[in-house]
Amino acid sequence: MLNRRQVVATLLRNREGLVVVSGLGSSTYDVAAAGDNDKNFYLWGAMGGAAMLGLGIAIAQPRVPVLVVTGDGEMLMGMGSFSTMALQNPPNLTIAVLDNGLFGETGGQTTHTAGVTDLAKVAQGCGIPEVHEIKIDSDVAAFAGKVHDPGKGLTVAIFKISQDLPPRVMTSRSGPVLVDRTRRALGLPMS
Ligand SMILES: Cc1ncc(C[n+]2csc(CCOP(=O)(O)OP(=O)(O)O)c2C)c(N)n1
Ligand SMILES: [Mg+2]
Repeated sequence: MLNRRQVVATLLRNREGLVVVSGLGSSTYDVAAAGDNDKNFYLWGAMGGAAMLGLGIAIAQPRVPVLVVTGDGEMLMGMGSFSTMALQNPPNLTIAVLDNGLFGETGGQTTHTAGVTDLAKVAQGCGIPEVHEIKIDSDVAAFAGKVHDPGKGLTVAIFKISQDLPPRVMTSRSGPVLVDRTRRALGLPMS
């Protein structure tokens, strides 16, 4: 089983242009723990919306690589997103799902990925052109280089992580602050 903090730190290593959208709760702490950045857009709510937010940014900014880092529970709530992303097929978008089989943030209730649902197969069935299920560190490192290339093609990666929940790392929780700093970092006018 992979360590969630190591997975995210590896994905974000040597980042330059990468915009990162993080799902509510634990994946936001993981992205913050790898280092705060004006191009981090943390979602503190809107459960199920992370992939769609990433899709919108990827379509609006086609030369910018966009990475969504989210949890299995969050992704299950927005499962129809796979179909919409496949239809739009932006080459600069990567979805990384940290799959611990739990709603970790809310006390560790079991999710459907622990029992019956295979998110990699769901993504494939929805038409996502490139889908990976990643279970070992060397595959994380091999995958990490791809997320920075905006021409590499729409990709979904399901990372099988341990059920450990590391200490929370807090960031700004102000929507306007987070939106404005990301827009500024992309050279866009303030909202
Ligand atoms: C619509 C909605 N339902 C429920 C919640 C409560 N909630 C917040 S985080 C979370 C669990 C997230 O689980 P997962 O995405 O798997 O992340 P993990 O903590 O396991 O990494 C839940 C149920 C919410 N914020 N919004
Ligand atoms: Mg989870």
